[in-house]
Amino acid sequence: MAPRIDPSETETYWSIFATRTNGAKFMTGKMAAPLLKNSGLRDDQLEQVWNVSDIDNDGNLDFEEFCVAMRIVFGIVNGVGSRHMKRTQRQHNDENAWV
Ligand SMILES: [Ca+2]
Repeated sequence: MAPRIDPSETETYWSIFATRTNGAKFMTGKMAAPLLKNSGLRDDQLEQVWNVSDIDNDGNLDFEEFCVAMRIVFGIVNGVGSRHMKRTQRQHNDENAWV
């Protein structure tokens, strides 16, 4: 999988990343967990997201890995496979509100 990420997306992801990490280079699993849980995805989905995005498997996400994670999560939240999830109307209207 080679997702294309356009600059505006990168900016969005960077602002989330920078806020969560408070300037650190890595987002730890502990920092990422509440963010990922906010997405409303199931734990097994989040585990898969994490496994795919933590490319070097060190238990932290650097920004590049974080982009991969966000890309996947947004993809799922915004429709891919969403028939398995209960979504509120508000989330439909403002699909990225969970961040
Ligand atoms: Ca990593």
